[in-house]
Amino acid sequence: MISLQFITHQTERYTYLDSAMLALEGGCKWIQLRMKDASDEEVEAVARKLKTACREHGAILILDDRVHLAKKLEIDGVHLGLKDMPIDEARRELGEAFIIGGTANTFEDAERHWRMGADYLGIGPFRFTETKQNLSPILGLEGYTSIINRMTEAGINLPTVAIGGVTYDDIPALLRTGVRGIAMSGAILHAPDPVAEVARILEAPITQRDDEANF
Ligand code: TZP
Ligand code: MG
Repeated sequence: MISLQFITHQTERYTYLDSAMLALEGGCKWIQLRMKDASDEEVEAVARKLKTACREHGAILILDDRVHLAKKLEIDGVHLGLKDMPIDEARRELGEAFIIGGTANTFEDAERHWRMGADYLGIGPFRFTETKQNLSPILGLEGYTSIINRMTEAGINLPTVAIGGVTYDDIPALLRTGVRGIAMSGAILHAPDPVAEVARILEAPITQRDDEANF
């Protein structure tokens, strides 16, 4: 099964919580609660409900940024962007039991996060996306190949997910670069049937690179 992190988003049809519930219904086992412009109070209200739902579905819940809220609510982990708290500081705050992921746009980002003790990396953006403002430079397939190869050369063994404008059809080529999984939002929420789309993605053929890029 494909390793899929669903990133919550709000659309004309769905609230943040709805979006996560659709992903869970489709079988996704890894949700990132991302409510970029919301207040901590708004995030907390959604996070409390989603924590229960994730437990019921056997899914992991991580929070975008907001380390202190993740700690207070005893959520499984956090995802830290390039402008968020450094990974080592979050680790001191949260301890070893929390999952800490970091965003990487370059090999240098990946190396820094690894050195600071990240548990996984979200590498992107793959292509332009309207889901996130202030995007870093687009990586394309070449960008992934280059970052993953340099990670392998440097002995950096961390799970990676590709993020940013990823669609179902991109999955085989992305996995062939050596990236281990994918993070998606818009392509799922804009599908006619998001629950079915999640199920389809999870069952997509695994075309993982079969060499030293996969430790
Ligand atoms: N970080 C980089 S791209 C992105 C985030 C949170 C948005 C991913 O959503 P989509 O809709 O799959 O492009
Ligand atoms: Mg962030």
